[in-house]
Amino acid sequence: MLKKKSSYNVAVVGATGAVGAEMIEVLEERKFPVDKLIPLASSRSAGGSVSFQGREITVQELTTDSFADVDVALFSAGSDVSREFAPIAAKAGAVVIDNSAAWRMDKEVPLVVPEVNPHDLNSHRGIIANPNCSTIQMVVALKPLHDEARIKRIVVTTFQSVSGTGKEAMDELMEECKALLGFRQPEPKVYPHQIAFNCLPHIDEFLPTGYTKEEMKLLHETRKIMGDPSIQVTATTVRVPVYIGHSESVNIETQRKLSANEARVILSTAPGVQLYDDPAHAIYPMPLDATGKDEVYVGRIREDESIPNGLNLWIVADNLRKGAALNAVQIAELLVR
Ligand code: NAP
Ligand code: 3JN
Repeated sequence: MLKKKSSYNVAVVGATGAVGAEMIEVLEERKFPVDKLIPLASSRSAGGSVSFQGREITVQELTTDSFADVDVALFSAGSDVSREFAPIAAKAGAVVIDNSAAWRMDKEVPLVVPEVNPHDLNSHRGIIANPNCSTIQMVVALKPLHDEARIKRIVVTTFQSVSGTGKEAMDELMEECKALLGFRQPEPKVYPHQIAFNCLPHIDEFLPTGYTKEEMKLLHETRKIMGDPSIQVTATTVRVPVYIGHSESVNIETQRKLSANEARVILSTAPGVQLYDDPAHAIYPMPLDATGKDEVYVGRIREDESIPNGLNLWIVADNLRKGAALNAVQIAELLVR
């Protein structure tokens, strides 16, 4: 449990990565009460520095001794690191907010999106999980519709930006673009195929069923966060050559009929949602609009005319912010409130 204080020692594990850097920025921007910031990474980056509140802070190597005196530990260094070090941090007295998949489906670990299930934080035992970015933006938009009309089934196709894979993938997209514009053949390293001017229907590992792990996260995490194991979800996840911002084409089937207009009214006041739906004026959410923003943008709301109670929506958010860093910092804000 977090003791009430005027300010907190905050460790960021994976501080030099795409998500970690965004966490540090969001902590500063939202004026989270930080006493001491402790940036942690592997030995590769130890000794380098990150900027926080106008100061350069030295990055330290993550070790089992890193968490003495840490109140809040924000983890984004991958599942293996979280599996090993989150229990060590929690045992040392820190509350861990983990961005990896390591603990998300553990029954003892709450999986939290502040706009959807903040009450689940009450049951934490030192580790709290942040959902996958694609799940977060989807449930922020769908929970208010679920409360009103009971969602029975979700069919979702994602269009995920390269920043979801991390810093090296962002560099790879840039290098491939440069190579192709110079009439040279790019050499993919991070992805199995060229990502520039291409789409890869492949995120995370394939399972024997033919689905990827990323696709199954959308099912299992949605059920846990919404607290409704009866919701059916089928997903196709696609990597697209966009730097920041994940987009989703979402079809829902509800128990009670919801018109497109009713859905717009509900979403116009929903927490964390920005309705952006005026196709006559070419207004619909796009990753470039969502980059650097906190809200989940929703547009293209239409009734699905192929079934009695169906809706189509287009949902876009900054995957590094609401999909990762911002959601984690919002959880920390709820803990210290
Ligand atoms: P990234 O840009 O590749 O950064 C990885 C970070 O982890 C770097 O700071 C790296 O430090 C650090 N790291 C790697 N191995 C380490 C080790 N053994 N010990 C200590 N630090 C280590 O990746 P990213 O995009 O920031 O993502 C990082 C993780 O966050 C992902 O693996 C995933 O679990 C999670 N994530 C979650 C979401 C979400 O959907 N909520 C989205 C994206 C990522 P060095 O500089 O020393 O290499
Ligand atoms: O690919 C994306 O757009 C999101 C990536 C998330 C991710 C990347 C590497 C490892 C995860 C995650 O959050 O599920 C993990 C992981 O922790 O398994």
